[in-house]
Amino acid sequence: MRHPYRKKHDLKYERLFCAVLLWALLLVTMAGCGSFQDVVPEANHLETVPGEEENLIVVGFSQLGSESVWRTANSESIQGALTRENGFFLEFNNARQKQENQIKAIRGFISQRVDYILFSPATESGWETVLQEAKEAGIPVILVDRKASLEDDSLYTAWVGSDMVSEGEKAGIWLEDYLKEEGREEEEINIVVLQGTVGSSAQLERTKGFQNIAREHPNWHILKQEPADFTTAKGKEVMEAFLMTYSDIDVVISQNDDMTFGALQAMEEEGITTGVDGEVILISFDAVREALELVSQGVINVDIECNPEQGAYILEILRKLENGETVDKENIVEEKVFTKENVDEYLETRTY
Ligand code: GZL
Repeated sequence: MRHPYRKKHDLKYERLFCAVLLWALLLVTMAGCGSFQDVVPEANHLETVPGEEENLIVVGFSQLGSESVWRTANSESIQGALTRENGFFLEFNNARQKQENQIKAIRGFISQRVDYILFSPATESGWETVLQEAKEAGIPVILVDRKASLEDDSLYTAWVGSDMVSEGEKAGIWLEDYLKEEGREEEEINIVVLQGTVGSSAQLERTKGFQNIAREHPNWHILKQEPADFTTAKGKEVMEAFLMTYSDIDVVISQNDDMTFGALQAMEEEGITTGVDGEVILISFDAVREALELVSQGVINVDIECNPEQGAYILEILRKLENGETVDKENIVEEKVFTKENVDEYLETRTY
């Protein structure tokens, strides 16, 4: 269903003006200094604006960033689904992990009167005002991946993502089973946690999920939980600080593979071994290919999958909405747990 506003107003003259302006800008740019993106680095890789004749469904997508391999795979999954061939014009904005950039982008989508707004909230709070503006503009909002904490759930139409509390619990249950197999279930176990972006649903829910299990084990001691923003650089920095502070770490829990890569660098520099035959048990989240290779080599003990391939789910939701059908509010994607025992059968087909 096209946005009613677009039917009421003849956009022909506006479109003609925009096209002339765009050409003029392009000519100046090409004459002056390289590609369009060079002049306007914030450009969202704009293709030509869809003409009415193409009758494309225009979707504004505020992606929270490009901080991790997982995030890139998530963006590519959605861009691969919302294509012109499938009837969409996707306007993509990278917020560089800043909520204020997302709010700006969403306001831009509202003023452009897109048909749908899609976004992955960098953090859970602070969205009521801008989503109220989208609601008043009559633009449905689809949340992808992370959640927004909202009093009024009519401010969004649907959410597609993972049950991250369950992901955290899977990590705890795996650790329970592993320690039992190793005959260490009564041992005092010291744990440090590299957390994701503070206030993000991934950080909040994975932490909650693991603690749901950990509280059953008084001999498990979470020495420290420290945010490392889901990046490799920060993961290394925080792991170095852990190693300076604690000499008897038994378990490292890293809330995404990118931070795990950084933590591994820090531990390798100190000659600390991890994994199946190592001194330190290493638990990671996301299950990107590079990490699964380390699971296969026994360097990472277990990787809890967080599935970024959400494009097909979103495509189905938008098609239903276009047909006037109702959609589920919550749409949870399928996920696995990878260990040395099962990972090889999935490695070959891993696309990210
Ligand atoms: C999880 C997603 C997280 C990933 C990280 O759903 O939000 O953000 O685990 C990414 O890799 O940065």
